[in-house]
Amino acid sequence: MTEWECTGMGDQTCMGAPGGTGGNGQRPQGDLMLAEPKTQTKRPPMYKVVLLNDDYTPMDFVVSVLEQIFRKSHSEAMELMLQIHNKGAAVAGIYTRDVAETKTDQVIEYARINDYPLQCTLEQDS
Ligand code: TYC
Repeated sequence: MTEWECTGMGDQTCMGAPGGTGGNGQRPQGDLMLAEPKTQTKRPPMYKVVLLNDDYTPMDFVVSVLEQIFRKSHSEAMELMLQIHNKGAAVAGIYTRDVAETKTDQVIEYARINDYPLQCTLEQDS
């Protein structure tokens, strides 16, 4: 058997670096054998950050939250704020769990230090 053959390696990736240990350090040109990966990669679960309406938080404060924390343009932030105001809640953004939790904490803390009751919640998306 030549040293670049991969018999008996199970499903490990067979990829030797040229000039590696042992043998004469030669590999067949362009002959690279890759096995299937052991595990399929999966997308992480995603979470919706839902902003809730209340009767006390000023509209312009909510617009600034949407601009600063959720990186919305001014017109998107205005539209979304009005949707929350009229319907009771709306999704401000969809993120991985860590990012969604951080944004939720930032909203609640920013509202709290300004004495507003603005709240938001997380909902699993996928
Ligand atoms: N309802 C609030 C008001 O009339 C405005 C508001 C909008 C509050 C969205 C919270 O998530 C919210 N001042």
